[in-house]
Amino acid sequence: MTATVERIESWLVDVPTIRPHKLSMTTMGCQTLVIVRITRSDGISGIGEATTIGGLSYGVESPEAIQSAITHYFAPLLKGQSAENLNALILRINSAIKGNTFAKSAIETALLDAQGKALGLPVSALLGGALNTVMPVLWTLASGSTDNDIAEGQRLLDAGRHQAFKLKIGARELETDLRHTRAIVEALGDRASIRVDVNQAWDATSAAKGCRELAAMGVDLIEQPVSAEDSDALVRLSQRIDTAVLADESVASHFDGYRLAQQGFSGAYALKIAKAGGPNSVLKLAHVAQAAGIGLYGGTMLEGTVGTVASLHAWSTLPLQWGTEMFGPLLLKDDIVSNPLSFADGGVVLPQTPGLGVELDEEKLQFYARKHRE
Ligand code: MUC
Ligand code: MG
Repeated sequence: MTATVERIESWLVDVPTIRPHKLSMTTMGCQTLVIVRITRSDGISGIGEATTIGGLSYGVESPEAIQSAITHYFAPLLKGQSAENLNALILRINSAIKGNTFAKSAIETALLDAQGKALGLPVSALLGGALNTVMPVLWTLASGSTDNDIAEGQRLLDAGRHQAFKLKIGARELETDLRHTRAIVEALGDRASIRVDVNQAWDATSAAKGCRELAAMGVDLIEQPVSAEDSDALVRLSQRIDTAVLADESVASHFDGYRLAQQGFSGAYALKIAKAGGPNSVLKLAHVAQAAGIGLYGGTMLEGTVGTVASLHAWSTLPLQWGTEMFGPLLLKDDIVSNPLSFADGGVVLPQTPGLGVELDEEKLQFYARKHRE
């Protein structure tokens, strides 16, 4: 008899960060994970995560809205349906619910986790099979201070934990950001790959100047220098700058990826399960990129371990030219799973056990879960 979806629970889980994390549009001191658990009629359950950055400062779904959408729209649509046919469920969800890709990602992840457990297979196998079981992971230097970033980078290089760093710039004057980046390239650049993420902060003119100088100082990758609305400027930069350009906010789904490729973008796409609607859905974007000769990068919304491992299962099935940034769990002071991921030698290890390969620690979940709702 086919297993059906019986129960869908969700929690808003607030976990402090190890230090303030400064991006061009917000500074994070805490991350809110939306954790979802789907229980099937055969007793098997699966977990998923929907996590965004800084409330509504990064994406159009807030954690509170994600939870509300799951309770009021996704749950009634899924309850009583066969839990075993992911394609049929995704079609059902996408026919009834526009957008809401963060919530979709958590649901898709939980269904995959449960199905993997039911079949005795890791999620990567459900997605076609892993090409890699260890993936490179960079670290983001974003303390807000050049000296502290250099000290942090040196400590992590000495410990062998990372071999690539991404700098968050764009909040300050262009010249200040360029001085900051140059100092870090000079201090760490011969031991590590240095990349920057501008998070849309520059207009087209500043971006042309900024990108030229970043390329000249030896930065390896320039992420989202201009607004997601200005795809013309992004395409021009990708064609004119010697350093590769990474599209992040400009590309969420395979539809965006197709349009940007058609416009002539060359460079790489930051894949994120939350932007695309889940570990299965994000692969459509990856395949469009591959067909267009655009490179692949495993991106994060600074998820905790559940969202991070869900992403890793998807990334493991792809040749990633630019590695990953799946360091989210390391930015948080604590973990809500009982078997955290293993990070070492600049990489992270993909679990091989059925489903996602991680389990919730119920006590930690209850400790960090928000107790009341407005
Ligand atoms: C982003 O825009 O890429 C990823 C790493 C990080 O520090 O911030 C995120 C979001
Ligand atoms: Mg980015």
